[in-house]
Amino acid sequence: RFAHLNILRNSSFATLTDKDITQFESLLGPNGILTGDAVEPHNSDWTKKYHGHSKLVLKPKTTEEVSAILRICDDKRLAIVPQGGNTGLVGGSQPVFDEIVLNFSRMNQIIDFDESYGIITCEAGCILQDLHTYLNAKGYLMPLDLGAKGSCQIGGNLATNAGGIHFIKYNSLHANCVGLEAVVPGGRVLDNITTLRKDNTGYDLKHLFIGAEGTLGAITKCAILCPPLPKFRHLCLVSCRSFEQVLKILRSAKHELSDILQAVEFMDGNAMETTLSQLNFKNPFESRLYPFYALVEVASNREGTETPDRLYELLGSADDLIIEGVVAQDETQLSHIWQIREEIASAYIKRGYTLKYDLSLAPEHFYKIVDDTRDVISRSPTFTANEKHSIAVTGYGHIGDGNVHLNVCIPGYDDHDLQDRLSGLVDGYVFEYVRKARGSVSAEHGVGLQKAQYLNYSKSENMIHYMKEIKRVFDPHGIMNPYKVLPDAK
Ligand code: FAD
Ligand code: 2HG
Ligand code: ZN
Repeated sequence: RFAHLNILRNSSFATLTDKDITQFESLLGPNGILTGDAVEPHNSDWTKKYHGHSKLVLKPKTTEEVSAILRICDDKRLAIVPQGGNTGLVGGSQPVFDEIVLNFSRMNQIIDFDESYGIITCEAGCILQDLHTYLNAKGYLMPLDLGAKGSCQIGGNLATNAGGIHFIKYNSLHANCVGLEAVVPGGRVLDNITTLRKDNTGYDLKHLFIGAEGTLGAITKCAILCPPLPKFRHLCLVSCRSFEQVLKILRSAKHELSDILQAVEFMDGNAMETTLSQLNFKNPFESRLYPFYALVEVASNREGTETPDRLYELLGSADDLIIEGVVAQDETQLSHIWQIREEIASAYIKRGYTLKYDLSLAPEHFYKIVDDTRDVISRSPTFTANEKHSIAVTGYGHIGDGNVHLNVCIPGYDDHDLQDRLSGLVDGYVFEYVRKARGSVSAEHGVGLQKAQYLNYSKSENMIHYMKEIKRVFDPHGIMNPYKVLPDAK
C-alpha cells in the first residue's frame, strides 16, 4: 500500500537466516525472541495503515544485550526498528520490509528516584502510566501526559519528543530529560545517565537522540526531571460560536491564569460529535452541540475556592465569547471531560480510515487549514456527492502550543480506491499549505514513514545535509530504522 512512496528495499541489507535467529536466541534466551505468528502485532500499527514483514522480534532485558544486538546487526548488515509501545502515529515503529523489531517491553525497571531534585531514572521500556502511578504515590508526576499513556513507553516518548496535554506548563522532553543512555550501531554505549541539572561539558549529545525516532540508536535508559504533583486541579469546558472566540479565551487564560495554567486544549464540533457518538460518551452539555470547544485546566496547592474562583472569573470576563460553559465539580466529571478530549483520536479510528496531520501553525492558520481542507474536498471533482458526504474533516489539539491535529476520515477500512484518491489530494494540499505558512509538518508525532518525503517542507537543505551527516556518524551502514525521517540517508 506504499507503492506511491516509491520505496525499494535497500539491497545492501542482509536477509535474516535461521542461523541468525539461533544466534539471537542463544544471546537472549527463548523468552527474548518472538517468531512466527507472535511477530504479527509488531508488524502493524494502531491506525491500521502500516504493515511490515518482519520475521523476528528481539526483546532484550539489559543494555548489554542491546549492545550485543546492535553489534551483530551492524556486522551482518541486518536492518532493525526500535519499537516501544507501538502507539506512534506516523509509521515510525513498524518495519517497512523485513527489518528486525527491537522491542523494549522487558526493559521496564525504575532504577532510582531522587526526592531532593525530583528526578526519576528508569529503563526505556517503562510504560508512561506506570511512571505516573509510581511518582504520584511520592507526590510527583511525569511532565508528559498523553492519551496513549497506558501503552506508550518513555523510550518511545523520548524518541518522538512527544508533546501531549501539559506541554504548555512543563515544556518538552528536551527541557526535562537530564540524562540519557543510548546504544548505537556497532554496539557502543553512550552512557550519559546523570541526575545533574547542570552540565556544560561540550556538545550535549543526548538531545540528538530525543526526537530522532530511533534512526541514530536505541535509547536504553533515561533520567527525567519531574514536577511536584499539584494537590488540586480544576477544569472547565466552554463552547464558542467562532474560532476567533476560542483564540480570545486562550489569550485571556494565558494572561489571567499564567501561574496556575496547566492545559488549554481545543476541539471542533465534529470532533465532539464523533467522540460522543462513536464511544457512547455522555455530552457534558446534555444534547446540545456547538461549533467549537476549549478546555482550560488550572492546578495549585491552595485549598479552598481561590483557584476555582479564578477559573470562574475567567469565564465571567469571557461571557460574551462563550455560549455555554461547565466547570467540573469533582474528579469524575473532570476525568470525563478529559476522556472526551483524549479519545478523539480513538473515535475517528473506530469510525474508519483516518488521514492524520499533526501541524504547528500560527494562530491565523490554526483552524483555517481545517476549513480550507474541507473546501478543497467539497470542490474536488475526484469524489462523488456521496463520498463527499461521508468524509469527515476535523480539527482539534493543543491550541496552547499552536499544535493542530487535522484529521480526515472516511467510514470503514475497505475502500482502498477512495483512500488513495483522498490521500492523493489532501497530502499535497496540506503539506504545501504548511510549507507556505512556514509551519511544521510535525509538531509532536514525528516524521516516521508518513512524512519522510515532506521533511524539506519544514527543514532547509543545509539542515537536512547536516542531519544526514550526523546519521552517518552514528549509523554508517544505515541499519537503524531505515526508510524513516531521512529516507535517502546512507
Ligand atoms: P513507538 O510507537 O513504539 O515508537 C515511536 C518511534 O520511536 C519509532 O520511530 C520508534 O522506532 C522509536 N522508538 C521507540 N522506542 C525507542 C527506543 N527505546 N529507542 C529509540 N527509538 C525508539 N503523541 C504526542 O506527542 N502527543 C499526544 O498527545 C499523543 N497522543 C496520542 C494519543 C493516542 C490515542 C495515540 C494512539 C497516540 C498518541 N500520540 C501522541 C502518539 C504516540 O503515543 C507518541 O508518539 C509516543 O511517544 C510513542 O511512544 P511509543 O512507546 O508507543 O513508541
Ligand atoms: C492527541 O492530541 C494526539 O489527541 C492524537 O496527539 C492526534 O490522532 C491524532 O491526530
Ligand atoms: Zn496531540
